[in-house]
Amino acid sequence: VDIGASTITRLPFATLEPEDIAFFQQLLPNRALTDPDVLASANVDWLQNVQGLSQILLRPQTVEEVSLILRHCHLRGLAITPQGGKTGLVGGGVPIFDEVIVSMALMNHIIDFDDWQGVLVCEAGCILESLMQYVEKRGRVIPLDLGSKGSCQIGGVVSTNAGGLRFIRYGSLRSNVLGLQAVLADGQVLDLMTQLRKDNTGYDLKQLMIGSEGTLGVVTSVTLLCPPMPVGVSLAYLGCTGFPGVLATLCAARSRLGERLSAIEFFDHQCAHLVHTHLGLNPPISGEFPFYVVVEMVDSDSHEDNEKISAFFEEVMEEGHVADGTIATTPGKVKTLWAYRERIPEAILRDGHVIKYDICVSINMMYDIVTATRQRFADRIKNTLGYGHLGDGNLHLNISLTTPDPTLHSDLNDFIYGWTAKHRGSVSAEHGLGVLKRHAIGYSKSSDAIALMRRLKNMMDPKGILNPYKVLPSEL
Ligand code: 2HG
Ligand code: ZN
Repeated sequence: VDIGASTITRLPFATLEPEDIAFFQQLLPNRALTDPDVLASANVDWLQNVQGLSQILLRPQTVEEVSLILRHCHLRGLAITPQGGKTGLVGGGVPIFDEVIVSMALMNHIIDFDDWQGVLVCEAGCILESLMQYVEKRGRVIPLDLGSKGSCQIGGVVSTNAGGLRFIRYGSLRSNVLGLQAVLADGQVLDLMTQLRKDNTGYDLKQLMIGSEGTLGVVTSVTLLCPPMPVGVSLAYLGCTGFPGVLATLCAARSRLGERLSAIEFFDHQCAHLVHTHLGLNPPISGEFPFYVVVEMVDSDSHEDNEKISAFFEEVMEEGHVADGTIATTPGKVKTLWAYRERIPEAILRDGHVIKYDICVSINMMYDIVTATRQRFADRIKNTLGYGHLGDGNLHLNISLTTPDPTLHSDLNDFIYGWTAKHRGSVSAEHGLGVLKRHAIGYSKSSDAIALMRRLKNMMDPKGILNPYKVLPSEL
């Protein structure tokens, strides 16, 4: 555990009293939990970087209950942490001290689906994968796909503005969330549940909630635009001899596949090696290459699909951008090949103590920092791994160590964040800041911008009870 009560100063919130517990137990019979087992798992994040000390977890079933919880906490000065599927990578969804955990897990109902427009209305606790299955039966897709789809919740995903694998095709959640409902710090319910595609009446308040990681309100329901489901999906798994080949493959995919391009991901040899050794997956192509690219394309006609992907494959091979590869045109094989990319984080987690960076820079330079880090820290690092969302310029630079090393961690931060700031990049492209990266905000945002964020936060949550110690740096 890197972060916890011993590394941060607790802010002067009230502490949970027996009267508070009695209030919650009366409001939420059998759903105000104080069992040590439940709390043990709710207090720690998936990566086990953050350890909280919360003594109570609440499981509201309705927005009215969330509102009453927040009203009580606001009046009492008790801090809260909204919690979704706990799949975040920056510790945004777990408490640091004794914050009251408000779990959204039981608010998991689909409220409405408009077949004609493809608009889904659902509660925040719905699991992403269940929503995918629900809309796919109706000929639509969720405009977002993440490796953690089996446990992440839509409310958490919206609150972090998570990116994922379909970003290149459908854009960010900001453009696909049509409306939402959120409970504000004092318990007021803010209803922004429009289903309209266009609405320029005043400030777009829902955008404030999207990506604010539960620091401005608790998202309770979401209205999501779901595009039509493609008929055919095919995939090319390609090996490249250098990063220039990776970039040329991206250009070829863009021009050759155009709007059919639905995902384009890359990873280096080091990632492929860990997927093979730690997860036992056999490589889909026999040779070993410094880089691999996964290109997915979709179409409304499956026959056409096969021809397009083959033509693309032949072209990149002929041009010498790609040295070898394989194509999948059946759903089963497409899924198998995706696993080599999707399971990289899981493989890295088995390699030791992991430090994660999630950077966005110009695509042509996105691998430079991996090489530079490898050269500079070679003798202090076990493995340096580069992979990510090629089409979006979003690099996941992961570092594995044999044992945690705080000095090295801080040297790495200086080097990698410094490089990113120099190139006007983002130090958190899609994972958010949470508690782990809040002090890095200054590398990507000006002090004026941060000061305005603070004023907004103070205005919307004057007592600072909503997910404290997250997003904004501590005021020293
Ligand atoms: C992915 O793209 C996720 O696989 C996780 O964003 C990245 O663990 C990571 O660094
Ligand atoms: Zn990612």
